[in-house]
Formats: sequence, structure tokens, C-alpha cells
Amino acid sequence: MEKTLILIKPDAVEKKLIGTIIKMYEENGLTIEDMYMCVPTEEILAKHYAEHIERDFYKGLVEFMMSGKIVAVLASGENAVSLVRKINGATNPKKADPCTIRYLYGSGVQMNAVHGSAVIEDAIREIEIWFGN
Ligand code: DAT
Repeated sequence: MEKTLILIKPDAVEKKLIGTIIKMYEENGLTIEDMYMCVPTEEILAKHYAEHIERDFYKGLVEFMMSGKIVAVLASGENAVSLVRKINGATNPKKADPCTIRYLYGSGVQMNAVHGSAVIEDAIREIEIWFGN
């Protein structure tokens, strides 16, 4: 069974959407294997967003991700990686399909409610970062 990493970002936690969002994953057939809350450190975010470190939005992204608690979620299911991406919707909530989490609850490109691993290799790397072995 495929595994993937989900982060419920500070904007969604602030809006009291944890239960609503988890329910959407479960209703779409995913299983929640593990989860915890934390305010992420700069170090863990540097690993998680390593591909974006040189981008001009990186500093703002890290500040936003450290602005409150997040929920790190380890989910599993058939095609879990692509299924979570589909449920999440496009990075920009304005371009996301209706009924996706980002369309419904995102408020901008940065404050887009959730993260989901992009491909299986990323999922393996990100699960290691947030949950260890
Ligand atoms: P995704 O989160 O859909 O995988 P990504 O990997 O391209 O998208 O970017 C990671 C996060 O970085 C994204 O959720 C929000 C932030 N981000 C991306 N592009 C941005 C931009 N142009 N301005 C501000 N934040 C951005």
C-alpha cells in the first residue's frame, strides 16, 4: 500500500479545519496511519522545502509555516500520493478544481491549507523527515 505525507498548514489549523480536512481524506478511501501537531522548526522546513531554498518566496513560506501549529499526517492507500494531490487541488486555490481542499479553504498561493507529497520519491523522503523510519 502506498504512503504519502500530508501537512495541514497553520492557516487551516487556525480556521479549525483539522477535522474537516482529515474527514475528506478518509471519505476518499485514505487511511490515517499516524499524525502529530507541532510548530515546525526552520531546520525541518529547510529539509522539507529544499527544492525551493533559492526561490524568492522561500523566506515568506518558512515564516508562514512557523507562524502556528501544523499537523503532520502519514496517510496510506491505493495511489495515495496522486489521490492526496487530487483531493488537495492546485497550488493556487483560485486555479484549483471545485470541491478540492485548496479551492474550499485556501486563501492564496502561500496560505493554501495543505501540503501533499508530489511524487512517490518525495513521499519517501518527506515521511523520513517528518516521521523518521
Ligand atoms: P505544492 O504545494 O502544490 O506542491 P510547490 O511545491 O510548487 O506546490 O510549492 C510549495 C509551496 O510553496 C506551496 O504550497 C506554496 C509555496 N509557493 C509556491 N509557489 C509560490 C509563489 N509563487 N509564491 C508564494 N508561495 C509559493
